[in-house]
Amino acid sequence: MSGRGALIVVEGIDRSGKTTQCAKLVSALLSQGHKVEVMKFPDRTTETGKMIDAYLQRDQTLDDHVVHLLFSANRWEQCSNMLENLHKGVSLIVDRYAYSGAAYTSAKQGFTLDWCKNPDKGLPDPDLVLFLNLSSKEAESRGGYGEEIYEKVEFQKKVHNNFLQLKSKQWKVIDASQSEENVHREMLNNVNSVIENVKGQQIGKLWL
Ligand code: FDM
Repeated sequence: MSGRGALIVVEGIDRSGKTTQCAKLVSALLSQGHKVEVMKFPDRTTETGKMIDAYLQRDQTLDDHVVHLLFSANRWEQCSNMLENLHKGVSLIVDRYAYSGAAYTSAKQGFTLDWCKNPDKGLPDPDLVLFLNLSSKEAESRGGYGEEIYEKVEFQKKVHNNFLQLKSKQWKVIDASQSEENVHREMLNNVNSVIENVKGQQIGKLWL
């Protein structure tokens, strides 16, 4: 049956397994015959993405407000492309989205969750958010964080709490400490039912 694609977002702190699970999800959906594409934010290939990349790698200092707005702009750049794909019946698996935007910036001093959500209001609203739930301690034990600016256990702990405050009815919290295969199966079951259910539904606007 034809119909629009589903917008599926995968969120979680660093090292919760998002990127691995997105790849497994896409290949499972393709083999079931679905039209599907994977996307990742930040998209480091665009002009805003290059500025974000330089900031994350500590090559460039930027005001925290500016960084936040760059991350948001980096999503708005893809908005029309996302809507076009969804209307063509392509489902999108998105590795990080506006929830990361709000959860990471509001872990910084002087930022409220409310302020952080504002620039992303009106983006396509996900049909499903799969939150890979892992404590910052467990995440760190998976081989330690890398060199990027946010990869510190204390910061990740705040980010984790902020994510949980953003939970809404489209969220499914997945225990990411399970085996890779169990996490995958749980994600795939949720995605399969959402792809079927959204076909006749309009695409909503995030946080509006
Ligand atoms: N990040 C990611 C943000 O701070 N705001 C955002 O809007 C997004 C999408 O950037 F630490 C942070 C999360 C992470 C870093 O993400 C880069 P990846 O997934 O490691 O590339």
